[in-house]
Amino acid sequence: MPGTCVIGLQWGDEAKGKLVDLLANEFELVVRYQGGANAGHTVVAGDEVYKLHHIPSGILRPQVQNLITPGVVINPETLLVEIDGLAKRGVDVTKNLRISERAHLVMPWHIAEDRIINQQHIGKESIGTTNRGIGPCYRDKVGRTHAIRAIDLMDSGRDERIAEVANQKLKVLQSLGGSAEELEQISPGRVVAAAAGWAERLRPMVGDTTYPLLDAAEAGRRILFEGAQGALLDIDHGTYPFVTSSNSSGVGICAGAGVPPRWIGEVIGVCKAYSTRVGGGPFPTELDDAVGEQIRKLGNEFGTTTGRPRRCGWIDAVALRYTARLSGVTTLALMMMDVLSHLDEIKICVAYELDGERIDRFPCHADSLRRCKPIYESVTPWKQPVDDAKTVADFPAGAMAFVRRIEELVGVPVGVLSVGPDRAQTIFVD
Ligand code: 2SA
Ligand code: MG
Repeated sequence: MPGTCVIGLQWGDEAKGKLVDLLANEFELVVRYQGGANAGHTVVAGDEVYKLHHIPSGILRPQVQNLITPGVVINPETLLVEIDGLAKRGVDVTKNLRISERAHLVMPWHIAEDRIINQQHIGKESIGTTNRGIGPCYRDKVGRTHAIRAIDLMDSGRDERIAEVANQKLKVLQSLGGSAEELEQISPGRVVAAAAGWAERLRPMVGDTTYPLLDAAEAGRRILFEGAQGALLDIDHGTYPFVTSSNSSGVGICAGAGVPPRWIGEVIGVCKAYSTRVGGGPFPTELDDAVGEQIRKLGNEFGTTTGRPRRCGWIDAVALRYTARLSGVTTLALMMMDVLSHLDEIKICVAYELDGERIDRFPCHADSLRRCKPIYESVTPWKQPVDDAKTVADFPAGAMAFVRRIEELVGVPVGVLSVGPDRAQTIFVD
């Protein structure tokens, strides 16, 4: 089967980038298929650390073809900064990066709308978006009338089209109370000029990705699909409305990439040995105490994209079983195991209590999830470092007991254990 996927099973930041980077050598194509600059994937090569937002993690390997497919929303400005950053360090992306002409563009008005919407609350809580214009861009994509796609940049009617949309968006933003600076940034003249610059620079990379991807799959070439965010942020299946605006669980691969299910074989579900979440929304196992603080420090749980401190809590097997099944996970990658080595107590959430009843299903309504009280099982803390472990034989018995219990609860074998940020700190379990 040509296709392997890496999917986050929690609320993002599961260290998918590390895994994709480790695996990229074995693949001929690496595909980003949803999300946009709300992703921040960290790739380490030698002493160099690269932060990628749109560009697939295979970009550092010249033999790998990297595709940004129709389901991604692209901020051209940010993408060009990313491309220039790589070029400065000797990575020329023009040869092995291809951007779908079908992909939608995050325009300056989307960023302004996102900022304004982000200040609004759903009940007591705001979504706490990354302010990258993701929601407004996907909304315009689905709405159809105000969308701009990569192909529109290359079209002879570009300037007219952009000026028309900009004029309408000006009115919208005025009525929403956009700042003078925001209104200036979306003035038609300014955006039309910027778009001409984007078009010129991106033209060599923009084209069809669907036929090349189908050709590759049908020829049995090895393809890695790189998910962004996590399955609990999936627009249809996550903790709605506290989610992102794309299908970030495994079910989003086919639509976003343009590939039928028959070409997808292995699905690697990535999760941390605990849970984190940034932004608003229910989080049953959240630890609002010293242990949560300890996990945040030990795991350096601050956002790559926005630098926000992440909310931390115990691992949630109810949520993981749901997202692993939904995403068709065949192997689990359990990350940040080293963090648990330092803790005096370790818990796994095995079920919830909702209104006096024990449930083992993930509820649909955010308010129900908010009322869920986690039912925990305690694991004996092992209090021994695992950072230098090379095989499972080097793992303390307590740590292995934790791993086996997670496998049992989630219903998927653990194939990868990560014990630190370095590539070498990864154990492949047979
Ligand atoms: P948005 O900006 O509309 O997508 O925000 C909606 C909610 O989704 C959350 N969100 C994220 N949470 C964690 N990590 C994110 N990105 C990772 C990063 C990358 C990854 O490291 O930055 O894991 O692929 C991410 N993106 C969106 C956000 O906090 C809101 O709750
Ligand atoms: Mg991240």
